[in-house]
Amino acid sequence: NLDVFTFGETMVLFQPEQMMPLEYVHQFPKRIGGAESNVAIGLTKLGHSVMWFSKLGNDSFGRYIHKYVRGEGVDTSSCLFTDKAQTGILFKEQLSPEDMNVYYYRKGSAASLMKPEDLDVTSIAQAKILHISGITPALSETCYVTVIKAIEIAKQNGTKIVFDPNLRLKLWSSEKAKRVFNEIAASADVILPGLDEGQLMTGKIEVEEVAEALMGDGNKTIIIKLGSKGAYLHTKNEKAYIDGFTVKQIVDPVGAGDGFAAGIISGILREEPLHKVVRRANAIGAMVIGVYGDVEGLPTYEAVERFMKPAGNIRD
Ligand code: KDG
Repeated sequence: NLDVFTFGETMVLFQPEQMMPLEYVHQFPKRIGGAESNVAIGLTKLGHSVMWFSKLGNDSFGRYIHKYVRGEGVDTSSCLFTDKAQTGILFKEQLSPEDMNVYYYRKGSAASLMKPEDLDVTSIAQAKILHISGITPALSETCYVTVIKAIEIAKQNGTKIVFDPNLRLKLWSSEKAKRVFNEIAASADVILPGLDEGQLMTGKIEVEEVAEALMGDGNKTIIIKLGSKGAYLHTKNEKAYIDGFTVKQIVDPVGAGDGFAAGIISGILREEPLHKVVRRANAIGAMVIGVYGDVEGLPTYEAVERFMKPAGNIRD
């Protein structure tokens, strides 16, 4: 009884809680960072059953990530450890609340060795939803074919595909990303791009034109993320802008999109009306950026419901 299957690279994350260039930082609290495990943890907190697959280095950081993700209640039983490469590392450097740089030490990492034979075919076939992030195909050629294989398995077994492009230009060129994103999008049931990613994929500029182009002649759900402005929802029958939530103080802008994706997938699993689903996803995105780290701000279902009420801070 698996709700969601997702897979990708999670790195050990060193994130100072100070705003200054890394060369002056002396202390680096250790966390984890990885778009797909962020989504997996977000979904688990919202009450769903999730399997996250990755290949981890057989090293301290690999074990730390594995314990952390499993500790949040995610099924990690298909994860593999390898001696052939190390676990990837990520540093975040914050210069102002909204100005965040990321530095990767992940080339040739354990996760980049993922290959199609590593996939847990039965779990993908049984899951209701396969979450695909556009980071994974950027990691290596074998990761790219692994993504394509996972999509094939999902298609053959009626597993819905939710695609979040997650463009990372430090990993590949925009031309290559565009080609691969459109290839994945063609098979996806739900696409969750930021406006910039949608523009790259379609060559259109305006929000509504981008959504229309992503829809093609298919019957998809397109939800374009518009940052603090919220999101634009586009289906065959429904077209609507859905407002975002104001955040009192941005602490760490990274991870909002993953929280948003978790909110969308959760709402789809609950079979709720889409405008309500997008509103909750907006709220989760806002909650995530009020807290340091990628996953620490991800709420439970009750917490996000409380946050969305006008007197959200008062408990009864
Ligand atoms: O969405 C947040 C991710 O960007 C972060 O956790 C690191 O997965 C990561 C990546 O590859 O950038």
